[in-house]
Amino acid sequence: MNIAIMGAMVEEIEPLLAFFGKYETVEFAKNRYFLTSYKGLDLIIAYSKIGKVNASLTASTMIEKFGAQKLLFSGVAGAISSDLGIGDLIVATKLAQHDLDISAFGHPFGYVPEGSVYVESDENLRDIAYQVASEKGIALKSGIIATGDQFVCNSERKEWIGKTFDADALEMEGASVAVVCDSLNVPFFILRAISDGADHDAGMSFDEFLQSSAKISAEFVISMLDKMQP
Ligand code: OS5
Repeated sequence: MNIAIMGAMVEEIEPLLAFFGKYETVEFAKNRYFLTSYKGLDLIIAYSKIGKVNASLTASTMIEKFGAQKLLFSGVAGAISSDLGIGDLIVATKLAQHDLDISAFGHPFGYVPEGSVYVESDENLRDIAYQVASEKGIALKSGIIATGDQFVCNSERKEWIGKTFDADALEMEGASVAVVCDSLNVPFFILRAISDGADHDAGMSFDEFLQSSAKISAEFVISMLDKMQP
């Protein structure tokens, strides 16, 4: 089985490349794809670069060029819910684009005709995550993740996103990956470890916790692979 694992920033996939050790590198469309295998699974690993457009291109490439049959996203996020602290893991049940706005035509935020505000992630992959969490005694949270092309470092904007989308965490790639995978019928899973609180300290907190939180998320995804044997 071909499984894609993607992050947005190199820091989000570095722990994966370090763990797998040996891989082949293929360049395509101004990006690099790292191919390896693990316990009978063929893995395609990449970081997309930041934002929805880059993430859409990478997810599409992993599926259409490299034949990914499932896609797992690993990375960091800003917390909205006060239940989430630095390093906590959240799995997205569904995702929405918080910066998609044609409300001038009477549509809800995050909606465009022939689309939907939310895209739901794959239930089987979420079940695997809950099994891993229970076996390892990890408090895995789940909730709605909101995505937009903004690093949110403003409490007002964060509260608005939380209220408008009932979102627990926010980031800059997940919902675009969700739209691509849903459209191409590829089961997907989005996992994020909290790096900051999306408020006025977010930049400093992000710099301090990017690496440690990215590692927490990547290690969890590696444990999921053990339960996805062919
Ligand atoms: O991928 C972006 C989204 N990620 C999740 C996230 C987030 N998203 C929105 N708001 C928040 N509060 C969030 N917290 C976590 C993380 C990432 C955020 S954008 C970070 C940009 C950091 C940076 N910019 N330049 N460099 C680092 C240095 C650099 C220079 C050249 C090449 C590579 C890096």
